[in-house]
Amino acid sequence: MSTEPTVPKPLNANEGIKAESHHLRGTIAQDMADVSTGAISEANGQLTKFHGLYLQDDRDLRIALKKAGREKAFIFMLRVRLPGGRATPQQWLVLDKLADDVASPSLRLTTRQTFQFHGVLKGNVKKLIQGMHRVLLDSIAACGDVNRNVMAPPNPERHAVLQQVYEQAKAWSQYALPKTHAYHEIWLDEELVAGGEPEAEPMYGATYLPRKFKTGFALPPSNDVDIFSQDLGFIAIVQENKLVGYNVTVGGGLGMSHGNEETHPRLADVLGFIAPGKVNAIGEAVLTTQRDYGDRTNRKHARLKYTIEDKGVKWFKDEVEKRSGVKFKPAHEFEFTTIEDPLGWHKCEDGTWFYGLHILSGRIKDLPGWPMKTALREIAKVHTGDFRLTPSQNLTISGVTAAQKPVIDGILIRHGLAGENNRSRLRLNALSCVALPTCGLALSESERALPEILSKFETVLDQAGLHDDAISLRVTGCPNGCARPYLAEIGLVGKAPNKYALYLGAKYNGTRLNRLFAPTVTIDEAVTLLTPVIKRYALERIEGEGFGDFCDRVVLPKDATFHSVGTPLEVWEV
Ligand code: SRM
Ligand code: SF4
Repeated sequence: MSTEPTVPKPLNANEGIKAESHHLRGTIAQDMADVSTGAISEANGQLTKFHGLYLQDDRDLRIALKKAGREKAFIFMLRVRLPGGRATPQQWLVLDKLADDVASPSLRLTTRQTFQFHGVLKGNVKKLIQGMHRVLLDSIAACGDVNRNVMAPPNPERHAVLQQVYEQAKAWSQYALPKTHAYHEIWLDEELVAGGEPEAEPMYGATYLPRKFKTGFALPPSNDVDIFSQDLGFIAIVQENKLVGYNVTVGGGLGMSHGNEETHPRLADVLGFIAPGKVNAIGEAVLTTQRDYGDRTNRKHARLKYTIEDKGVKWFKDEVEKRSGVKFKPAHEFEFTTIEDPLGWHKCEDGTWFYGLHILSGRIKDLPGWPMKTALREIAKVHTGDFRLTPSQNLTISGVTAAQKPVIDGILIRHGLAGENNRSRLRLNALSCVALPTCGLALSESERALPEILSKFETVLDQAGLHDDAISLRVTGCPNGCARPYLAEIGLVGKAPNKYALYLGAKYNGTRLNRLFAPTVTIDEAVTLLTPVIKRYALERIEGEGFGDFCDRVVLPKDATFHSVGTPLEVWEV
């Protein structure tokens, strides 16, 4: 046996940045005041993420600016913290105006139920954050190695316990916020914390978590939040119309890198059942276990999913029980039957109405003849309920009284949005990440390519008589998985300009990952490859069989895995 002492692995550079940051302050304030550049330093760029802020540049302008010998067109992206995705009409109006005054001017609804502003110039960041603050909104911990925006089921008609689940999601979001005063000092000009008690981060410690951490709450039968993709999940269990507790899930996550088989998406494990009052205790135990055992050397191996794989689910469960003092009971049975947002008008149990509006890729902007941003502003001016952002980048206008319903309907019709929900089911279900031109990690187009991708597949589906069939298609510009493509029946994951890896066979309800079908295809090749598959699905499917299930049963080779190369093209040519 070797007597050599084990040499501790070197910490990742981000760990040093966090440790030396004085609880996420770094020199952000000085850097933001420097008008000689639109950028900030690399280290501060890591720290601003914890404040919900990313330094980006307009990638469409990169080549021209380089040729002209000029600095990149630096811009910031700001992500709002909005647990459960709810905003008041007053908040909507302020965000809408801020987008016009200091951002791109679109508003972008994300796959985690919040707003993103793009194109914010350095000199406008403070104005944006201060404007949000006036309506009690912030961007603390919207990004960074902390508990991110907490997801909760948005659609109100299904159950009276929805409000309870939402309150619990909000309470956990609040509980898990970093305690540092840095955000208030830097962006809201509040006084420096000096003297008195030293500032502390009792839950996170000085170096926060090894990596991002995501929590979601789900209310069966809808798996709209894709609960198995979350680091930490709470599945509400309802008996006789009462919330009796939650099944807890841990270790979901989707990000991976092309060609690196050690990285992969993973579905969460169910640990067991807990009473509703134990959410924060369990959440804290999961979070601190990851804080203490997560990989701080290799950021590609640092998510909770890898900690659980390395240490084992049983070990993890025991550790969480020990830390929380809560013993898990056996998980309750639950069933997810859908992921879809209810669109159009629906009446709720309390007599109010809600309207689900499909918004392609969550992008809210005015286009000639299609003024969505204006329409939603007009609605916000008269609406007395709230707005709910959905995990599918859609919007629910909720709490509409019977008297207001025709008014809101009139606004939707006048602005040409009433027909937005009458699209193919493929389109209504599709998701895409932002990708180009703002995302620094994009390898291919995603949001900007989605309309064309959908049109091509719609033609094939229409010919097969599948216009109204729910099939999930999700596109991303790189393998990080921001539109959760590995849980789509058709997943297109960007590799290079107009080159995508094509994944098939996920279960529609988000309980099975898809597998690689073709490693590198253009969109046209993907359509060609899938045309015979879609035709066969229309003719040969078993009653009620989803497209993903059909691909899993009939199309994918039995030994197909997430990373394996799929069936060659000729097998499917007819
Ligand atoms: Fe994401 C990084 C956009 C949801 C996995 N994501 C990014 C960045 C910030 C790029 C960057 O680091 O420079 C993207 C900004 C693009 C832009 O210009 O706006 C970005 N992610 C998004 C959003 C806006 C996609 C969208 O179109 O809606 C989503 C914002 C969510 C939110 O409101 O908080 C978004 N990202 C997700 C999801 C889906 C989810 O959480 O439900 C995932 C997969 C789930 C997961 O985390 O495992 C996801 N994003 C990533 C990863 C890969 C993480 C990993 O474990 O490997 C990165 C890259 C990273 O962290 O290094 C990333
Ligand atoms: Fe950017 Fe990749 Fe996320 Fe798309 S999936 S937003 S390209 S990081």
